[in-house]
Amino acid sequence: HNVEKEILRGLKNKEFFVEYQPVIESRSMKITGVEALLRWQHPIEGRIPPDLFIAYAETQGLIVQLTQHMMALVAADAHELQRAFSDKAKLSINISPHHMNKVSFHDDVLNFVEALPENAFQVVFEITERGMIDTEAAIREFNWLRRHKIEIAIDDFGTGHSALIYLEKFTLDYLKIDRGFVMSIDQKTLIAPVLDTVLRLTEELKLKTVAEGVETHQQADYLRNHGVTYLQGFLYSKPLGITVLMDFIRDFN
Ligand code: G
Ligand code: G
Ligand code: MN
Ligand code: NA
Repeated sequence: HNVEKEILRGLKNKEFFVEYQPVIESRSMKITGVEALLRWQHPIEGRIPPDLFIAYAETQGLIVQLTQHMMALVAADAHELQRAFSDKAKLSINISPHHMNKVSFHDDVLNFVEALPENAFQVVFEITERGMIDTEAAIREFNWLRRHKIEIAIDDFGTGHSALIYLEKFTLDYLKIDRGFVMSIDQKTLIAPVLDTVLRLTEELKLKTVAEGVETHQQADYLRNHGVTYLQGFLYSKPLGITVLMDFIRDFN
């Protein structure tokens, strides 16, 4: 079977959809934003994990088309989504580092932002350190994004090859602390002290932090007590379709 053809067929067949995972502000314990996550419901294979089809799309030059589609799906939900929030909500989407180097990137971003209701959202791009090879180009794109009022989060921090040293070079808004660090909190593993070091550094660099994969109250308490700005994980909610999400946010907040 040809995965490339399958993705293109899936796009035409409207098999892709978006789920949103709530992000909670530690201080207020309110949902202040969501992360949009792309899903593929294949007619025969069932749900295909995004890790799989995104990685494939990246190697096959399909990531731009897939991301354009995702942006259109999010924009279509945005008018409804804004009604769940009384203040400007953070709307995070995942951007492949490959996409940033493509000629259409600026147009794709501007089209997305223009399709959103005015002033309703603070858009955040989550970009993994994996695949971010060209530092100069990344700095240039980050600066362009920030000029266009888009915030930047480094996703899955701690899993990539880049390291703490990059944090000083990049102009960033958030660091998303990988689930692996969060899991280390109640396990007393060797990497547990690394989390404390990362949190001290982010404080010094005035970076906001988002902890991913928060599953226990013990983890949440630890993270809040150590100054983590936002919490995200199954403890609060798994990623939800827009209809269920709307009720969830209203009940939670
Ligand atoms: O929530 P879930 O486990 O299904 O997501 C798995 C991974 O897929 C996450 O790391 C997330 O960053 C990535 N992902 C989900 N949706 C998108 C998307 O629209 N674009 C990109 N580039 N990555 C995505
Ligand atoms: O972009 P990123 O790879 O961080 O996407 C988040 C991924 O992590 C999604 O696949 C989402 O479903 C998953 N996820 C979110 N919260 C939790 C959690 O508390 N525990 C676990 N195991 N996975 C989570
Ligand atoms: Mn993410
Ligand atoms: Na992540």
